[in-house]
Amino acid sequence: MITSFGMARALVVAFAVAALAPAAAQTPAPAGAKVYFINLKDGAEVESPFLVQFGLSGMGVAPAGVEKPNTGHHHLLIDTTMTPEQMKEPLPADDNHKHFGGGQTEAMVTLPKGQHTLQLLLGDWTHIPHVPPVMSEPITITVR
Ligand SMILES: [Cu+2]
Repeated sequence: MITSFGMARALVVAFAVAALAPAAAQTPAPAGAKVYFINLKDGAEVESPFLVQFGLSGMGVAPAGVEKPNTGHHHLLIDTTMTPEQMKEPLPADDNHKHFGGGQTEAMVTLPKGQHTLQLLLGDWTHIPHVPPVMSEPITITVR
C-alpha cells in the first residue's frame, strides 16, 4: 500500500532526478569564466563584412570534438536568443547560430544593413553550453 506521504516523496525524488539528469550531461565551467567581444562595443557602427574578435578568460579554446577540461569553442548568436531548453542541448547550426569549431578566435561576418544583435556563447566539445553558461552580454550593432 502506498501512503499519500510515500507518493509525495516519490514525486519529489522523480522531479529531483529529472532536474539533475540534463545538468549531469553538461560540462562544468570554472567560476568566473567569461566570453566577450574584443573589438566591438554595444552601439557600434560597422560596414559589412566586419571583423569580430572573440575574447575568452578563465578557460581555453579547443576545437569541437576535443574533450579537454575547462575548454570550449566559440559560437556567435546573431539576432537570436537562447531558450532555457536550448541551453542544455547542442547548439543549432544555421544563419543565427555560427559555430567556430576549428578553435577560431575571430571571424569576418557579413550581415545586411540595419540593426543586429550579437552575443557570444561558448560550447563544449559536443556544442552544448557549459554549466554555468559562458555567455557574453548581447550587443546591438548597426551595419551601414
Ligand atoms: Cu559548436
